[in-house]
Amino acid sequence: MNFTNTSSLKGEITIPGDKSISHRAIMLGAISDGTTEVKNFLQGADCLSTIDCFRKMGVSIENLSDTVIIHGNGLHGLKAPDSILDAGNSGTTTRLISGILSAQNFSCRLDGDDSLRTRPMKRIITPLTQMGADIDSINGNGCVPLKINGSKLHGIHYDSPVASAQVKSAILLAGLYAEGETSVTEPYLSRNHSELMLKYFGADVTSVGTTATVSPATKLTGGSIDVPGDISSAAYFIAAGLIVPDSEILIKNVGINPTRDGIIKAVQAMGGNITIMNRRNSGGEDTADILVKSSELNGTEIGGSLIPTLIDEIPVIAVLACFASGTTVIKNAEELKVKESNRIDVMVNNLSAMGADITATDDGMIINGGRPLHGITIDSKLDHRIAMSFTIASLMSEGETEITGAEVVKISYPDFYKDLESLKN
Ligand code: SPQ
Repeated sequence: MNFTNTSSLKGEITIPGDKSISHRAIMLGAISDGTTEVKNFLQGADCLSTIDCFRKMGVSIENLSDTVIIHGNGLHGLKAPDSILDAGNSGTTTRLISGILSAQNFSCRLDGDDSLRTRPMKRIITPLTQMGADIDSINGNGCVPLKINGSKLHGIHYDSPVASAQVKSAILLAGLYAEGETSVTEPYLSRNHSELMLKYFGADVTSVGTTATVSPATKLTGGSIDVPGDISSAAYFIAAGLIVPDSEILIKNVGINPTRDGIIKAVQAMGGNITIMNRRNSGGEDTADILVKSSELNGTEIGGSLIPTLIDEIPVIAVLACFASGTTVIKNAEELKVKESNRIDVMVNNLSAMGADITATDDGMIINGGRPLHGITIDSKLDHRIAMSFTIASLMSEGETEITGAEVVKISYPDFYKDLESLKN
């Protein structure tokens, strides 16, 4: 797809449902008693992979587009699938479902696309094995395909070397089935949607500092979930509204859970004109509307505990930093190397080819803003966040930007291009 620059963005958009919360609603609904109704479910390819996996295990799920209704099988009611569970491109599906599959009374195989086949799974295999799980990486490389033989599990305390909600959630989900208490401590707090939703479904979960603890459950009870809009999707419009001159965008219904709101803190530190309005709470998740206006930005430093709260937004923050005066330093973000692509390399290589002054470091990047960008051909590497980030860069680049594999936005934001178009005057 080809993109050109624009002189102004104005109007209102409503952000589609949060990907992380949509996945968790399907998973917890599937292993609960009763019916779970999920409103504003994200119809992204990743969340559809999660639905597909649970349907293969005998769960009846009605996808009525905006609303999804899950007829739960209860904690011990999943059935052995008669084919491979296909997680597609989704790291979240793979890692979280592995926690559940480890404790079932059947064996199954879990696989995904070429990108997923390169993503590290030892980070969940190690703690789940300590709990008694039997998981084999079939090609011996610590990645999918995995063979998981359901086993009897026991609780552990796990000191996670990475701040990862997927690792934490895999362990907590396994902990529902384990004998004794299970807890995870992470170096910094990662997104806590699993803890909040587990509590909402009746599990005994506590969180103290960066430690989450779950007790074995006898049952979970389904309920109604209204999924807030995904702040990771809103991030592209926050960035666009700030860098494109003469812009004012009202972004409606955005989840601002404090474990996800790092983008707001980062753009405030950069001097961005951003207003949080109409704060409310829905099913334990903080939600608001966000107003952004064109701004003069300055560089900032992003690292430490802020990183897990904006990890998926760093590619578009790198774009923002190109249009800020001064230097932006992003550090402690080595996790970017093991996402759908190596997001440090892909951002640094392409932004420098567009004219930016940007250097990769071992754990992030350094950007000296203020140099004009020009359009080039960008290989999205079939990474949705890369495709969307360079679409935003194209809005302020001289000439034409071509993005190959642009349709990959279907993973997390199928209507992304349509929504962006609606803001052009
Ligand atoms: O699901 P997947 O492919 O891992 O998706 C990504 C994304 O950019 O959408 C990461 F590539 O988001 C992760 C996020 O980076 C979703 C997630 C979650 O829902 O628990 C947590 C983060 O990953 P991690 O490894 O830090 O736990």
